[in-house]
Amino acid sequence: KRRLILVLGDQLSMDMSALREGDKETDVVVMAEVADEATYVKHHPKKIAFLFAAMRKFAAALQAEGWQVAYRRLDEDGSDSICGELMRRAKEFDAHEVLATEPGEFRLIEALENCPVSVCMFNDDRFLASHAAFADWAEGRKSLRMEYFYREMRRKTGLLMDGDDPAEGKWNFDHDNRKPAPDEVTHKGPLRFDPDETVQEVLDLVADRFGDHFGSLDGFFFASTRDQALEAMADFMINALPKFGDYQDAMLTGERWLYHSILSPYINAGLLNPLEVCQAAEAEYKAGRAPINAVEGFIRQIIGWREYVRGIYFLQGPDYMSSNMLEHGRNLPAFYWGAETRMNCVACAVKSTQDEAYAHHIQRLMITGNFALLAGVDPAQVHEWYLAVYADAYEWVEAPNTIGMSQFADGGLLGSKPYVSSGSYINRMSDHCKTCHYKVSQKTGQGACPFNLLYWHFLDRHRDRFAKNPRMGNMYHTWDRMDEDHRATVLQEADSLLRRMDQGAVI
Ligand code: FAD
Ligand code: DLZ
Ligand code: SF4
Repeated sequence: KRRLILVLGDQLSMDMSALREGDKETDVVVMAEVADEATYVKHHPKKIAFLFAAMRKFAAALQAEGWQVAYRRLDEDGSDSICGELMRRAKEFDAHEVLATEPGEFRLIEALENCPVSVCMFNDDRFLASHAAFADWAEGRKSLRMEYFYREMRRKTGLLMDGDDPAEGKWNFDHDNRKPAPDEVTHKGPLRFDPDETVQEVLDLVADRFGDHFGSLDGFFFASTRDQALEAMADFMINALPKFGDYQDAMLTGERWLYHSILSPYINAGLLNPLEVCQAAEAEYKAGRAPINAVEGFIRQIIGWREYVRGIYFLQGPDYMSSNMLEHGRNLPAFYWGAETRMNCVACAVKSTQDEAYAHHIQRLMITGNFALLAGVDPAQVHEWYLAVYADAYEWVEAPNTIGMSQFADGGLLGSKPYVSSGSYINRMSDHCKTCHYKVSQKTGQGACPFNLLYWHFLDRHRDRFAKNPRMGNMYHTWDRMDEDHRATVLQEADSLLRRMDQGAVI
């Protein structure tokens, strides 16, 4: 009996569980470019173009492997939704069952469960930890510290292990990392791929259909096949990995990539397998070409953070996305969507986002995330922004990073204290303040850095929640020791800044 096999845009791996369950002789693979997936948030045009191009080429690769593929291009007749496409194809091929690998988002899981054709879902075993394994690990723990989960993943994979012990005697080499921005960046950024005919066709289609979405299509360079993604990975391993650890948290005006890998779009879409990426990094360490602090830090992001946030997403369930523990309700300022701001650090992070559908982790966490948290922006709006604007964004990974790690809206499931900072942290880790309209050293008055004002405003308005936090006591101590008039001025100026921002003034 003929069945359909669903392959979604972020399931572009030959060994997806649903494909393994299928039969090349009788079953039909269904892939579809659909308006609903491209617009449930207004995704960055580069993200849509990347996925459509990679989907088209993956469909061809499946055919070359002997699969029958029913592919729907957006400009062909068809349905707007994945379920609609499945129903259409079920009728066309007289199929009564769909095999699917579980999607990475509750919205789509629910849509498949409610679809009139019967859908049989299999685990997505591209991940190291199944939902059940993560739930087992979390069971009965007072706090879900990533570090302990990560150690289990090291043991499980054998990555950087020396028998039962971690390589070089330590699990975590972060104290060697986090150096401020270097004077010169020797890496020229990720490997770029000129658009071929397929990519150009997709770029034209996306420009035509989604030209109103935030973000530019200019200079599109993403890999769109597994072979290209492997080339990009190899290039990173040689040219950037050795310095990845040192400058992981640095920021430089005009240097968008630093020593980051820009592999997340490829890993998340299925072009690269996370374990193979880690093994490639480990090989660089074993060959003596990359130091332990770089390789351990890199591997931790993937088998640690990446697996851990997915575990949190599925453990918490769909209500997680409406968490708002700090009761923040401000609208997301227009400068997140490219309107003018005089804050150089924010302008740089947003411009990179707009141009490339990319900003590196510390820009996401300590610039745009930090500002939204300090300003008290509604976490649901912050979540929607992060889900829309990055080429690597899918809810399973984006939501715990945004709602949890960045906005503390879940009350601290992922971290024991909120990631907030004044301008001095940004000044230490970047060169942004040197050319900023604001003065980072100035605490109040004309030209005072907004991060300085809002930092104390945040602490002051959340005193009840955070003053007793052992990791934050020092900050309250510093605040309390300040002159009373000064404190009143800070709060008043922060209020005025927020009011002006809400009214649409350029800040
Ligand atoms: P590198 O710095 O080179 O890191 C290597 C790899 O580690 C990445 O490719 C990625 O696969 C993994 N990784 C690193 N940090 C994380 C993390 N915190 N969570 C999960 N994986 C991680 N990452 C996404 O993949 N999709 C998202 O939608 C996403 N949204 C984020 C939202 C916020 C508010 C924050 C603070 C972080 C978010 N991240 C997200 C995590 C991280 O910023 C990106 O994974 C990283 O910037 C991707 O760029 P890269 O490939 O150059 O990473
Ligand atoms: C993100 C995305 C986009 C923009 N378009 C499609 C699409 O047209 N067809 C498709 O199958 N998948 C697409 N995706 C990826 C899905 O949104 C993704 O599978 C879910 O969000 C679950 O992670
Ligand atoms: Fe950002 Fe303040 Fe520095 Fe300007 S002075 S770049 S706003 S931290």
